[in-house]
Amino acid sequence: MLTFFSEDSRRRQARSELHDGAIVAPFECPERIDLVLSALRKAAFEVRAPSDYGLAPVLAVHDADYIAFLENCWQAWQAAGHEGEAIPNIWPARTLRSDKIPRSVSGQLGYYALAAEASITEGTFAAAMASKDTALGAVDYTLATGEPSFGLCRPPGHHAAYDQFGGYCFFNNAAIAAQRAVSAGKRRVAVLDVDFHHGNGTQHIFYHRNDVLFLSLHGDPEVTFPYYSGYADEIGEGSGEGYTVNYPLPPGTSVATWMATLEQALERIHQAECELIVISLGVDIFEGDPISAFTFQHADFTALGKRLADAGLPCVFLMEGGYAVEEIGVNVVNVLQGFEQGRG
Ligand code: SS9
Ligand code: ZN
Repeated sequence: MLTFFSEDSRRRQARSELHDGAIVAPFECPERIDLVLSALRKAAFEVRAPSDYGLAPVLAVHDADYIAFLENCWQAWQAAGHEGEAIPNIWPARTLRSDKIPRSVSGQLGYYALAAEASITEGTFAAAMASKDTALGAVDYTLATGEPSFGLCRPPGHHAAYDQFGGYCFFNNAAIAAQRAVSAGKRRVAVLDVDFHHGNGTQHIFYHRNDVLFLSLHGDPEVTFPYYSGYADEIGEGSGEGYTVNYPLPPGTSVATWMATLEQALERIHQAECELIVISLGVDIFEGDPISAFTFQHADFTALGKRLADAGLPCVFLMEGGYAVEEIGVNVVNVLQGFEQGRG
């Protein structure tokens, strides 16, 4: 399987994450990339650099003012005299106005944020650009050849909504790739999100559409980030009704139950006659993940890859979460190798 990666993904070098009442080193760190890359190379996967696709494919799924904010935020934050990284600390919460976009960068940060983990830093926009190029390189390759691909996207994307960042995500790489496939003529594309956390951003972007079927298996939002999205009764709206499918699962869910739930998702993908699957591949479903609560072992990732190959559709794997850094490489490679074994 051909894989894609852009070195500029390293340009996000955040120092701060608000976690457990303290500022800690971010879980979403550049070392994640190194370990996936070295596992890919060890397993003899070719890693290709994507071309520069510019902003047009980003603006196809995101708000232009939001993207301009991301591009200018660091400079504005510095110009305002702040010392540390740009982290929101107030939002247009339920009792405040959400129809005003403040002129102050501090106010804008809250307006465009849905969570406070993901600080904005000097290289964040450049890394987000690299990450979507990686996704686009992968999807273009699969569209051209019908062969599977993997995009080592960093930062991840599935929490990024039409005009909001959070949960370490800025541009929604999976949505950008799915839109690319639809624009290239695919009549319906599935985005299958297997990350431990609900892909609220992808859901939000396609909520009213039926040309992209969004399905997500994730920790129950009653007890899991992002808390305010991912319930089973979120099924899409208008012509999108029935084209969002959520499978919230309790912390500690067994792999057997998870895999049985995957069967339901794959059944829905076939029923909806999807022509391509974009897999939001979060390996934070690993038992040892420090911020998640599913129970995958290394070998279970191989089985997951095999099962996805059995679905018989062109697949584009895009990296999302995975914070057990030492094990992230083996878990990702196991999915990809399982997929290749499954294709026979
Ligand atoms: C840890 C709590 C969870 C956000 C997790 C985002 C995962 C992206 N500080 N915070 S895949
Ligand atoms: Zn996650």
